[in-house]
Amino acid sequence: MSQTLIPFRGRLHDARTATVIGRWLGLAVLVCLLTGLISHLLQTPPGWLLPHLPTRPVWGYRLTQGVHVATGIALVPLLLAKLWAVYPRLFVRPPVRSVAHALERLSIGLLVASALLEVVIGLLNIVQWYAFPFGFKRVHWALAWVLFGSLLLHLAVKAPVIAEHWRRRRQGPPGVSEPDRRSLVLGVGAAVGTVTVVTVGQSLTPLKALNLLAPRHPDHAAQGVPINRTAAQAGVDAAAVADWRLVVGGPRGYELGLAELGALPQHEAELPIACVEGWSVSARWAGVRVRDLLDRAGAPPDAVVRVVSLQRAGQFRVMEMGPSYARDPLTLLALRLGGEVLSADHGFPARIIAPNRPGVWQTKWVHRIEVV
Ligand code: HEM
Ligand SMILES: Nc1nc2c(c(=O)[nH]1)N[C@H]1C(S)=C(S)[C@@H](COP(=O)(O)O)O[C@H]1N2
Ligand SMILES: [Mo]
Repeated sequence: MSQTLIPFRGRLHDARTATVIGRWLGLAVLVCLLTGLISHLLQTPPGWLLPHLPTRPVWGYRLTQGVHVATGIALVPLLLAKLWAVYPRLFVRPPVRSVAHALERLSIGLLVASALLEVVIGLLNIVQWYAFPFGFKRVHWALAWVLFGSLLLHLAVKAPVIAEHWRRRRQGPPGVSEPDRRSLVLGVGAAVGTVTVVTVGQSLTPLKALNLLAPRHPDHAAQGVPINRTAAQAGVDAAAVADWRLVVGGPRGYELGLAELGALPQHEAELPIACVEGWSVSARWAGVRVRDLLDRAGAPPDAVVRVVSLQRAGQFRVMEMGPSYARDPLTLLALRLGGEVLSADHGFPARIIAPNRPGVWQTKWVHRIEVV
């Protein structure tokens, strides 16, 4: 085989190790990209998709975003191991052999930079440390495509090395002793397993007892559900809550006080809050079906609905939902959680709970429901 395929000196800094770790890394990036895409579409769908967003399975977003963040966390040891395996290549001499070689190095620079940035800002975001001076979502979204593009380029450039890996695997003796590589791979696997087990309980609730490192814990909760932002943090004032009346817009718009709302037919739903930041829990909600409120106002069945919170400012003050959610029998204007009246921090007097929706759109302290 040609010398250029194993240009490193030193144990395990070889192409074969890089390939073995690389395929796990590639798989993790792909899973992150696909689940991230789902998150993007459920949260900010293009207009044509809005009416068709699926409301089943009710735990769909809980699963995909839980997997996104768990896989994102697993990327940390995988990325470190990959960088460790290939770092001697940073120092190859001469640094640039040809235009093609320069371009290859440039594409790897882009790949490494976008992967590191994507993972670092993702981790900062889930611990709610918004330390970066830009909007997380837009940058995370753009970097995802830079990362994907440079990964495809990298795989194309490395196709001969990857093919060589599989050829050698079938025949010739390995370049380093296999037990060495097996130890490394086992070590990386153990690291991935460990970071996963100590964080995944934030969404996989049967493992919540092992959740030592994730920022949210299903048991650190009021009424069985963690609180994303308290009423005080959201600037919901007590006077507005005391004077509260629900305003429903539409051809036959109306207003209702809390007692009148409580006298309408009540329904129950077992639905999760699945925060975009990765934690989730399921809970039992009760309240009035949004579709009943809309029918009473004479809203057309295909109406897009806007929900406005008592909260005076902030990203989540206003939410829109298409007819697939608004008409779903499980979509409630919830008044109760786990058999009790909603606590102030969970959105008293009333909040939205809908199936298969990112937590950010489960609007709390609902004040108005309008037809767009
Ligand atoms: C290969 C790495 C990754 C890719 C390709 C990726 C991709 C994406 C994409 C496309 C979105 C949707 C963004 C949007 O709605 O516009 C997203 C959302 C998100 N990702 Fe990642 N991601 C990666 C790694 C991570 C990591 C390591 C974490 C944290 C551990 C993370 C946390 C998040 C969070 C919290 C959101 C939701 C953001 C929001 O809606 O506010 N991601 N990701
Ligand atoms: N009005 C309003 N509703 C809101 C929010 C908010 O900041 N303001 N946060 C959202 C987010 S990000 C999540 S994850 C859920 C969490 O609901 P909980 O705090 O009752 O668990 O509420 C959502 N509803
Ligand atoms: Mo959230």
